[in-house]
Amino acid sequence: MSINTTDKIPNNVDLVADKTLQRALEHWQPRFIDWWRETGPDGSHGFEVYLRTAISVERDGWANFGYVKMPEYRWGIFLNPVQGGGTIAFGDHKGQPVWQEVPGEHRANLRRIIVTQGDTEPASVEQQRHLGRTAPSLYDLRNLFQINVEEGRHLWAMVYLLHRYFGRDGREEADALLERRSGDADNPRILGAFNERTPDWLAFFMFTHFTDRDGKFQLNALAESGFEPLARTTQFMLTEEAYHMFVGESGVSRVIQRTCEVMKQLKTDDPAQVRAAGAIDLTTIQRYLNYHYSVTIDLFGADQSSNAAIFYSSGLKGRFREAKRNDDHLLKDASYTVLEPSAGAQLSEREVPMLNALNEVLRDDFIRDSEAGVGRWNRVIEKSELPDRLTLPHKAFNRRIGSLADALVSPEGRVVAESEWSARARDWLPTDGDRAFVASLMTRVVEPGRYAGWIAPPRVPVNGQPMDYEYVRIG
Ligand code: BYC
Ligand code: FE
Ligand code: FE
Repeated sequence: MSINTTDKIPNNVDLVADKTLQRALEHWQPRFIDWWRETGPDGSHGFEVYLRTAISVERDGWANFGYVKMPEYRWGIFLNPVQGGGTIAFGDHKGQPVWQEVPGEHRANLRRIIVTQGDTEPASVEQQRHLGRTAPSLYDLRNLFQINVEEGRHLWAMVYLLHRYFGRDGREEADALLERRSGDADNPRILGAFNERTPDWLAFFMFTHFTDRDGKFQLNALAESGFEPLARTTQFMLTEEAYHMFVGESGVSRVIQRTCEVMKQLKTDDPAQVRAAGAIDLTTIQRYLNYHYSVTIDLFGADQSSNAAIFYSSGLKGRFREAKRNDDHLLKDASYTVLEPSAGAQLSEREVPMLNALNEVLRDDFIRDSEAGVGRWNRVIEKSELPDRLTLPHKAFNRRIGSLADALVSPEGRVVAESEWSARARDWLPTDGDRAFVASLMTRVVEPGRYAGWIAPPRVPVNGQPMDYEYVRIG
């Protein structure tokens, strides 16, 4: 199905053929725009932004670049073309044809998964709302807005599923997605990390590196779904997700690069001297990393979860790269090792049924991917011939969800007493002082080709443009 870009709502789902659905979505559309104006990018009104917009889901055809005034961005509904054998790949329905409509017995669970996924998308836009005011360059400002509009489109992707497949309660859920607010005391977003603040650009880069990477793993698990519309929707979302993670990984790399330049120039590893020179010391970067990583691994849910077992056995949510795994894809007899606090100073391991541990399986896949990412950051330091290294904290560090939520564990994985935790927390997690220092560096740079002093320029421009391209016309 080709994309209809002349409709009010661009789509490749033949929306014109279903007038009732089209009307319902066209009714939701102005509410979405109101939400965007109220909680989307602050002070961006009237900016013309060099954005990529989806006009086709084909591999080489969907990336179309041009200047867009953001509220006029063409948010649309795009599903990947049908692929695969058309049978469910795992769980109790394995081998049966994929579903084109929602199976009645799985309706509530499927709706819950779609709502939880959908809720994260507007939440991140809300969290990032003020960052445009302090962008370190036009290049970065453009990237922020690119991510924001795509997270808005991810909300559209889930709202389409709710409207199309869940009737009245789907429409109510779609409305509620515009009513919850990140960090709101009375009506917060569903998952923890999406109620935290993203107050500065180091936090933004860590968020897009780690938290958007949770998106990668969750979306991959949903891309295996036996409910084919969800699978095809999330497959297309993943093509956008890759860029979000690139912004995070390269953003942190550029911060590290600048820090290393200052350390070499001044021949110092003293955080105070690095800060005095206007760069972010590696110890602060490590504390930000510790924070964002630990908050993000909580997003995978409890290490033992009967929900996770049900989602899998019902064929609603698979594992990362389900089809590439060499097992029976039923997992009834399989087991998996999880960590638990114990009476002593050590965490203990426990073998549990794998079906119940599928949140942990996905978290461990995420952790492996994150390790590779930190390795790439360390190569920036290595190339600068400095001995320092960044590390991922232990899985049990600073957890709030699951059995490790009750344990006090150092970044190295040592169970510590309450007294040690309170004494050392300032070495392990960003302090008010760290945040105030990083905030003090956040001043907006808007001359094309110029960058704030705490971050190195990017290595490649967007879409082959010259390095001093006017990515955002502030007007
Ligand atoms: N915070 O049995 P459990 C993205 C709740 S990111 C608060 O483990 P389950 C993006 C849980 O809801 C990808 N609450 O739960 C990134 C449950 O509540 P109830 C987002 C939490 O269902 C950047 C209770 O604790 N997508 O796309 O196995 C920018 C028991 O827990 C948390 C998805 O998450 C938490 N961290 O697993 C923009 C995919 N964790 O029922 C976008 C869809 C758990 O007791 N979601 N709880 O009230 C799911 O698959 C599952 O809902 C979860 C939770 C894996 C999240
Ligand atoms: Fe997203
Ligand atoms: Fe994302």
